[in-house]
Amino acid sequence: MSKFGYLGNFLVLCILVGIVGSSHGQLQLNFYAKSCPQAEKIIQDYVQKQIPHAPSLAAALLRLHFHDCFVRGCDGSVLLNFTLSTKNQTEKVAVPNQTLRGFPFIDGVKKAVEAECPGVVSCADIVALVARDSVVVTGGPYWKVPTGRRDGRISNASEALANIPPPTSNFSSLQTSFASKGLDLKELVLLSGAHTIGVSHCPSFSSRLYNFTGVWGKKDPSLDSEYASNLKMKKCKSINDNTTIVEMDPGSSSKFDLSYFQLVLKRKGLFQSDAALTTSATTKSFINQLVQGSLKQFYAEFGVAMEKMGKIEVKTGSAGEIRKHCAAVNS
Ligand code: HEM
Ligand SMILES: *[C@@H]1O[C@H](CO)[C@@H](O)[C@H](O)[C@H]1NC(C)=O
Ligand SMILES: *[C@@H]1O[C@H](CO)[C@@H](O)[C@H](O)[C@H]1NC(C)=O
Ligand SMILES: *[C@@H]1O[C@H](CO)[C@@H](O)[C@H](O)[C@H]1NC(C)=O
Ligand SMILES: *[C@@H]1O[C@H](CO)[C@@H](O)[C@H](O)[C@H]1NC(C)=O
Ligand SMILES: *[C@@H]1O[C@H](CO)[C@@H](O)[C@H](O)[C@H]1NC(C)=O
Ligand SMILES: *[C@@H]1O[C@H](CO)[C@@H](O)[C@H](O)[C@H]1NC(C)=O
Ligand SMILES: CC(=O)N[C@H]1CO[C@H](CO)[C@@H](O)[C@@H]1O
Repeated sequence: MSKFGYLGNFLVLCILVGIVGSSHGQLQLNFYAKSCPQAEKIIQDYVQKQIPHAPSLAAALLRLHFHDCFVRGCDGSVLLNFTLSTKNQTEKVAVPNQTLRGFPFIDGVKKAVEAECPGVVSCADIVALVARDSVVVTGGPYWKVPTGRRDGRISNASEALANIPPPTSNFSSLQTSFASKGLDLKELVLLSGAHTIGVSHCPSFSSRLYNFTGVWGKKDPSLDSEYASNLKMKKCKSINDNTTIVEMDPGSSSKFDLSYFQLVLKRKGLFQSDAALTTSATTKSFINQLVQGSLKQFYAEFGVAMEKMGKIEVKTGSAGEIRKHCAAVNS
């Protein structure tokens, strides 16, 4: 080996590490350490103070982060309001977003952060940190949230429709959707595990009870029939019910546990997309492994998958902007 062998290898390694690093847009832990040292603490304090009064918001805030990341990357675009001047239909008004919650909460956090350091902390980072902190406050998993995301200036309803997988998705649509965001099948399963907390509205699954494949009176055969009958009798009493709220993980919808996966294996996943995870041998075996493993193991793996989701197509450096108000682009 030449004299320069080790140095050469070292340089190649540095370059490789550099490339891998930059493909994730150089988010870094505690990005605001110098520019706003109190930022993460202010956000965490806000969450710790407010979420215990409204614990169901934790699920909503976790979902908000998912929807943000799947449309134009984690850039806060999900927060933008419809504006008359642009006449654009923003992501918020798209069908998958009509059930999103937690916008006033994000505005409250932003206000608290702006009071300390105006114009420094992005709404995209606030969404990412709030999702993590809310889940932790309610007893769920912790994950690292590197920061430095910048806010986007575009929010487009038809893009939300195209990028957020509908609850009627089959396995191959889910696989394609997640793969297009750089997420593999293991991550699809782990992240779907978020459905261990939170609620749904009937229209997200009532075709499975009333009108499967467009045939009136037909039930989805992949849904446990007793569970389906119960949902019809006690929850979604008509196919037009668009207000009743249903736990996705009944009886345990505020606990971040493994019971969502246990239900899915018992054909009691609420959405077709949940059931679809058992139609592939690969994802089914991941679910079996999770159910047989420990909660600690699930938390650890979920956390790694969340950290990866939080890096999807992020804008960093001088891209985008730091919004003054999370619901509007800077003028
Ligand atoms: C795999 C594809 C996914 C589909 C098709 C899907 C679909 C849905 C639907 C239809 C709802 C209920 C909306 C309603 O009717 O109110 C929901 C709720 C929820 N989703 Fe997903 N989701 C997926 C993945 C994810 C991921 C990756 C996360 C987070 C990591 C997530 C977190 C949540 C949470 C926490 C709720 C409850 C929200 C609340 O209580 O307000 N979902 N999802
Ligand atoms: C609205 O649409 C225009 C034209 O596509 C785009 O340039 C602009 O950034 C959009 N604004 C928002 C807030 O999405
Ligand atoms: C929104 O996105 C769709 C699909 O990419 C595109 O055709 C449309 O022009 C966009 N609308 C605006 C207002 O930018
Ligand atoms: C899955 O859903 C997509 C989109 O609706 C459809 O095009 C495809 O044929 C379906 N695949 C299977 C195997 O049913
Ligand atoms: C049942 O599904 C079909 C096809 O999607 C739809 O055209 C029809 O309106 C649905 N029926 C009801 C009562 O919602
Ligand atoms: C919900 O249902 C009510 C009554 O059927 C209807 O007036 C309303 O427009 C529906 N809302 C949505 C968002 O579909
Ligand atoms: C965005 O819309 C919400 C609800 O319609 C409203 O309360 C809020 O003031 C709006 N924010 C901005 C910055 O326009
Ligand atoms: C949170 C949010 O913006 N929800 C909107 C979803 O879309 C409906 C219908 O377009 C709006 O009325 C909601 O305000």
